[in-house]
Amino acid sequence: MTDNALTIALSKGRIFEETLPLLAAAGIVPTESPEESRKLIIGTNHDNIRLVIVRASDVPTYVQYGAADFGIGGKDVLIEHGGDGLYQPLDLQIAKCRMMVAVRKGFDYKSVSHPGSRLRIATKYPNIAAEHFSAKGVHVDIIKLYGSMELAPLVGLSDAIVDLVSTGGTLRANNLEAVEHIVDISSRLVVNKAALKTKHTLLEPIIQAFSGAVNGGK
Ligand code: PRT
Ligand code: MG
Repeated sequence: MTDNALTIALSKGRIFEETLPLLAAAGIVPTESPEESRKLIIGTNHDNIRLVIVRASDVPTYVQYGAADFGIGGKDVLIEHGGDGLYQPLDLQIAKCRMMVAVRKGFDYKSVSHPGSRLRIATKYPNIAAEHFSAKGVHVDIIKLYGSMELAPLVGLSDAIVDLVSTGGTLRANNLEAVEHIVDISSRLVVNKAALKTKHTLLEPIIQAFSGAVNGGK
């Protein structure tokens, strides 16, 4: 799109829901809901602003390459991606959760997670997991999964998982317990570095409006 237009990358589900009020604060209203429509490109009340609906873990990639000018991504996804080509000017305080280590209830995690020991970890977040255990001096074999991490310790695929926990309901339902906190997670505004310069006049008021909405909501 031209320098007069903006493309925003968002994922469906919790991030989209919690982003709607922020967009509204910037005067941006989508013309339809991605939950109801199967469209991947959604218009807004502004002719020059559109949304692209992507997988949560793909948001940084679309923004990094300039296919979207900005987007909203979980800190989990952003740490894992590495952040190349991205400005992350604002913590939006939405989609909050915690990155945790979890094991089967009753599993003696303490006695197998000391420096020098070796653990098998299943996770969607291999970089975050590797860094966490490396800092503790624990050796890990990381098994990359794409979802349903909670199953892995139950069927002997791994000793532990590294995953996001919000209410704790999923862990409880699967007889797992959190044993270590890695990092608090929320979603951030991510802006393409080149777009921040070339589309500054379009982006600035939106960033200001988001910032006002976040601080006003406190
Ligand atoms: O679902 P899909 O595979 O399409 O992609 P996704 O899981 O990457 O996207 P989505 O929309 O589920 O999550 C988008 C972002 O929301 C994540 O990148 C996080 O930053 C944030 N977020 C906040 C969460 C959660 N809370 C959360 N609870 N993402 C996932 N979960 C999952 C968690 O992985 C676990 O399976 O919910 C389950 C635990 O929830 P509780 O409430 O039972 O503890
Ligand atoms: Mg999900």
